[in-house]
Amino acid sequence: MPSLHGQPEALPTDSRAVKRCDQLGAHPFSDTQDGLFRAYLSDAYKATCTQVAQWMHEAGMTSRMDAAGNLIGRYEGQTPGAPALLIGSHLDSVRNAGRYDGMLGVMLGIEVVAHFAAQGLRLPFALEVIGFGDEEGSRFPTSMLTSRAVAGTLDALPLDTVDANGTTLRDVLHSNGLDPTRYLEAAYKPQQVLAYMEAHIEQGPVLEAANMGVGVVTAIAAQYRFKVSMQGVAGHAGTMPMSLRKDALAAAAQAIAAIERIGASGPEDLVATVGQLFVGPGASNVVPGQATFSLDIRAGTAQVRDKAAAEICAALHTIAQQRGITLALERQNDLPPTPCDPDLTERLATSVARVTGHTARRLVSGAGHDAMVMAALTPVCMVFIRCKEGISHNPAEAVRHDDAQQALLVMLDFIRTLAASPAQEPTEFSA
Ligand code: HGY
Ligand code: MN
Ligand code: MN
Repeated sequence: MPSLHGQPEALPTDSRAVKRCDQLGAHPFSDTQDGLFRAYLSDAYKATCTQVAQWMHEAGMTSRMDAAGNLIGRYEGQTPGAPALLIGSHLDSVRNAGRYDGMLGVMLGIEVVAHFAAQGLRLPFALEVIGFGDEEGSRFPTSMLTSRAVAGTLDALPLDTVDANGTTLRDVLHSNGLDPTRYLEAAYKPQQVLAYMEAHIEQGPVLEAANMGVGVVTAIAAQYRFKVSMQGVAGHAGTMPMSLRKDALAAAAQAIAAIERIGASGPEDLVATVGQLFVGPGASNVVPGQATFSLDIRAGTAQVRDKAAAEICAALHTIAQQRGITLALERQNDLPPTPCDPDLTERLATSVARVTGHTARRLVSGAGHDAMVMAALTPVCMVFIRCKEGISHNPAEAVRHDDAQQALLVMLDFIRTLAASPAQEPTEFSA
């Protein structure tokens, strides 16, 4: 049997993980005929799970769909039922997405298992590859629903929340054969898991600027997501004098400019974004009576994020008051900043240095990841993969095959090292 201490053999130049992401980037793995949109529990999501489960089996894993609709593959360790190192990321996508955000991490997890299985190597722990169903929040307005279910941090399910077609989460679960009353059973017990590792494209320009194919994440930025509703009075565009209008869209425009100004006035890690805007009634000859928009605020620390959020809320209230508009702010998401586990991060950095021959570039992730939710369950670490020009959430997202192969080597090296010198007491490895 090959030794845990041996170096993994050289990998092919082409990355099967990247090729598989490309294959999954179009219909029937996309809900749209053009480009990629894969929504939680949609037809495309189901087709994707069927295909990915097949690849999991071919790699030597068993697979199951958990109570929350996540796809989970398992490769047993030396002792059946041993705690698992979880390797995960998400299967869902934003609208008009790139092909690698989320999916590449899942595909690389499968490659890791395929590699060990091909060597006939069983580790002192199990490996589980998790494809999370809802990370983006692109079907329902709550993101990271399914990793929260696995981490055991979801107290209640927003079953009445609706998607763009007005279908409730309850109905979507039922039509997928998932029982809403059992959803929280997706939770793992801490003793079932050893750690969580996620590989993900950087979605930013830092690694490219540093001329590094891979890097190590030290922490993930804090996030808020709000739904902002501004209610004015709809009226006739020809007869309503400007001075008497309560134009909800004009108020929203002023609010969006204030959000941009406040976002730009803080430290560099502070960002504030309005990515969605709905206007009602939405006719060229009607003064808009309703404007609803999303608000996403992030920063490296909760302090910076919260200060900006308070300033933005105050500005929105002032604008609404001055214009006689009714304002409603609903906080839909509150993700605290998440440090990655220092010991695992150090190990990952050592693996990066061993594989690349260079000191690992460490960076904070401005993008959210399932890892930030999984940190409530188990120690987490993340490896980042360079992406072209830092472009993501965009069909132009691109990743190099050799970078993905380098990430795979890093993951293999990290796991071999972990197996040879566990992060926790060796007794933790027994079932
Ligand atoms: O929004 C995010 O940061 C992530 O891509 N879900
Ligand atoms: Mn994303
Ligand atoms: Mn992602």
